[in-house]
Formats: sequence, structure tokens, C-alpha cells
Amino acid sequence: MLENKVGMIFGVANKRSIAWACAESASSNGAKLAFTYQGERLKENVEKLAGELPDSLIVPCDVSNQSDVDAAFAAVGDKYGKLDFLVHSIAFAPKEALEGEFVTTTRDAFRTALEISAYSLTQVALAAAPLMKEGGSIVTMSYYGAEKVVSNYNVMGVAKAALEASVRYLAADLGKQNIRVNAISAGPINTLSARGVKNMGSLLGYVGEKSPLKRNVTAAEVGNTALFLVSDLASGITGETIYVDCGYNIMGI
Ligand code: 0WD
Repeated sequence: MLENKVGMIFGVANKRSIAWACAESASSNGAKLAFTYQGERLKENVEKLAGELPDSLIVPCDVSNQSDVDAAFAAVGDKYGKLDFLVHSIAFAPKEALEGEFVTTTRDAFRTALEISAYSLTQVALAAAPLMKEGGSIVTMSYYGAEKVVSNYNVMGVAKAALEASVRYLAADLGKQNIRVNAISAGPINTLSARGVKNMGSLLGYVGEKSPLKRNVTAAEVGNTALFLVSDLASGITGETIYVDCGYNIMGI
């Protein structure tokens, strides 16, 4: 499905990362992949995982550092000469902002969460567009806390709301270059980031019980939806937030 396509994957921390599930789906369908890792802390993990894939590239990139972003895209341009799709699977907020009441969010925590979790999508879209010469597809990861209050999710919910709005504005700007931009709103999955949100365990239990499919979604299911969105099967879809949450979002009382 993705033969002769080159993708760039942001946000692999370990094998549980949603980004890694996206990479596995894309790679097993023929894509060549470039991976970014945030810093030395994650280098070994990403090298071990991505090293298994043929013709892959691994570059450091902390999105809070513009020169890292420029260098990562330059490396992709040098190696592959083009880019067809990008998966943005990055978020961060200081731990103390992900518990207690939202009203106590500090200016610093707000700025950091919005910069890393929302602005970074615009930052990478701007850098990716010149490499997407034959059009392209950009996918990011959002969560239900963008639209409804989820205890402890707090400033990350505000960041996800900004992220989903960014998807629409980016889709409108980049559509004329045949670049599509979409978000996946994933149900809760037990990853490293998720463990940073207080009481994640009980959230998983609650959602698993209430959702129409009576279970939690898997990272592989999110990866397969990302595969669909970056493939030509989704050529008419842009600016959307697609739920991959076992149906949880449709439930009322
Ligand atoms: O329940 C979940 N796990 C859900 C996650 C439900 C719905 C959405 N999501 C979203 C997250 O908010 C995030 O946007 O999916 C995305 C991926 O999250 P993940 O796979 O759950 O978590 P993880 O494996 O931790 O990957 C996120 C990574 C970081 O890992 P850690 O945990 O070490 O912070 O985002 C990367 C980093 O690798 N990251 C950065 N990358 C570049 N520059 C930066 C940064 N400044 N900050 C974090």
C-alpha cells in the first residue's frame, strides 16, 4: 500500500509508543521510514527498534529546538530526496500540571504544553511541505480531553484543543499542495506518556467498561488508522479528527 513512499515518524519513545505502532503498520505495508528521537535518553531505544527496518534513518530532534527540526528535515531530504507522509505523535506537559485542578496551571506549564504538544505540529508541517513535492499526508494524535473535561488531563486537554484546531487551519493552507492533515483521537492506551497522567489506570478501566466495544483500543488499531490516513485510500479526507476509541465518544448517559 505504501511502496515507494517515504514517511517520517516523530514520537517513538519505546515499543509501546503509538508512534511505533504507526511505524510497524506503515513499514509492513512497504514504506521507508525516518525516525526522530527526542534526546540521548531515547536514542538507544529508537535505534534498537528502527534498526530492524530496511533503509531507515534515525535522527535526533527535540521540537523545542528549531535547529534540530531543520537538521532532521535536511537529513530526510539528503537521504530520500522527498517525503510522502509524517506522523506527529508528540506531547508533553510538566507532571505537576497533570494532576489536581486545571485552575492552578502556571504560565510556564501552559506555555510548555502548548508549544510541545500543539505548536510543534505547525512547526513540522512547515518544514515538511517543501519535501512533499507530490503531495503528502500528515497525521497527529489527539485525545477526547480536547473537547470534554477529563480529570487530571487539564492543560493537555487545552493543548489538544489547539492541536485539533491547528489540524483544520493547516489542512486549509496546505490543501492546495495536495497535502492532507488529520488527527486521530485515540482512546486511552497504557504508554509512557499516559502514565504521566494521574489515575490513568482507573481511566482505562472506566473507558473499557463504558465504550460500545467494551474494551480499550490498542496501539496497533491506532497504527492501522494512521496507515489508512497516510495512504491513498484516504485521498479525500483532510482537516478531520477521526476517533479510534472503541466508540467511547458517542456515548451519552
Ligand atoms: O492514552 C494514550 N497513550 C493517548 C495518547 C491517547 C490519545 C492520544 N495520545 C497522544 C499523546 O498525547 C501523544 O501526542 O499520542 C501521542 C503519543 O503518545 P504515546 O505514544 O502515548 O506516548 P510516548 O510513547 O511517551 O510518546 C510520546 C513522546 C515522548 O515520550 P516521553 O514519554 O519520553 O515524553 O513524545 C516525545 C517523546 O519521545 N516528545 C518529544 N519529542 C520531541 N521533542 C518532545 C520534544 N520536546 N517531548 C516529548
